[in-house]
Amino acid sequence: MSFRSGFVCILGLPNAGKSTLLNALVGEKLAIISPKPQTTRNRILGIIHVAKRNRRPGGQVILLDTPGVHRPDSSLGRKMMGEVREALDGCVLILLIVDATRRFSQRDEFVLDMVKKSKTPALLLLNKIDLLRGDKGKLLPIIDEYRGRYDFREVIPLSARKREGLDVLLEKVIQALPAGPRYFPDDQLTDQPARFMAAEIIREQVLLETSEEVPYATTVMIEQFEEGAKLTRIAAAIYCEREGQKGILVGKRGQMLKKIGTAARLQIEKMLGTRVYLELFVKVKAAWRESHEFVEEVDWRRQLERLAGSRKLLSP
Ligand SMILES: Nc1nc2c(ncn2[C@@H]2O[C@H](COP(=O)(O)OP(=O)(O)OP(=O)(O)O)[C@@H](O)[C@H]2O)c(=O)[nH]1
Ligand SMILES: [Mg+2]
Repeated sequence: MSFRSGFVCILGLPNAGKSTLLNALVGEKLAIISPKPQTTRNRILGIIHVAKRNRRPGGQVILLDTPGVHRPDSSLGRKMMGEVREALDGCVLILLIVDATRRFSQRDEFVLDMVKKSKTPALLLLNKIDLLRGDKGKLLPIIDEYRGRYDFREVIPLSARKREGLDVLLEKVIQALPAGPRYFPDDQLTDQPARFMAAEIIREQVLLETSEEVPYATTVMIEQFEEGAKLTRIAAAIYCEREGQKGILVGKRGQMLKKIGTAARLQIEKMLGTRVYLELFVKVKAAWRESHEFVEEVDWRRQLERLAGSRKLLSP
């Protein structure tokens, strides 16, 4: 009975509950969540360390949460879909997650086509069953729609938010994984540095506090991140596209920015285990979502490369 491991891609429409599922399975808040579609913009990696038990082998499930599948109409959208494709290309199993309270639509057909083309085994997850109030019969038409179109290895009803059905899911995922190496050390849960999780936590507050175009036109970049034993100093820029959006983000007498800052700071303190001094600025960068260069600049992996580069310049 050998160790099992592999990359597993969580795929689905915006708002299906992909990030909620990632967090629930890993047991840690790695991805931000909001009721607004297109919350996630990067692939987010989360590691489940599975202990050996009775007849079950030990293993490592490397989950990839992805942005919701949509038709992109900007550089940002194309980048998001690029992240989805990259995650799909490198995985050994797909978890196709759908909102079980919604009817099958053309958009679902589009996602299903991606699964078919990838030629990768897939499990179908029917999420949000807590909203069906015990009426599981409502799942049958959806199961029929999908079963008629694709041969899923398993169909699993669950509630990511209420953590129902997750044990069954995990068993099925492990069963589907091949024998493989331990890709990550036993105590690692993600590859994302705290610096960028902090940026996401700030963006989550923007998503929760603002509406219409503002959350979509917003991105966050950390400009200073100095971790001390007791206090971490963080300065972050919130970028938006227009002066009017900046006005909303700052709010009357700075009230909105203060609200966003306080809520984000509390969460970052929890994550880091230190006190946090958080400074926020709002900057306008017209049509940044259309700029391929800027969209790349925001990507934390590019930022990490730049930081490593500037450190090299500084050291003798
Ligand atoms: N009732 C209920 N709500 C859920 C469940 N799972 C997720 N949600 C809610 O659905 C909304 C979207 O959840 P996310 O996890 O952000 O969805 P996502 O698929 O990652 O969305 P994008 O990142 O935008 O593609 C949030 O309001 C969640 O609280 C569930 O099992 N039951
Ligand atoms: Mg998400």
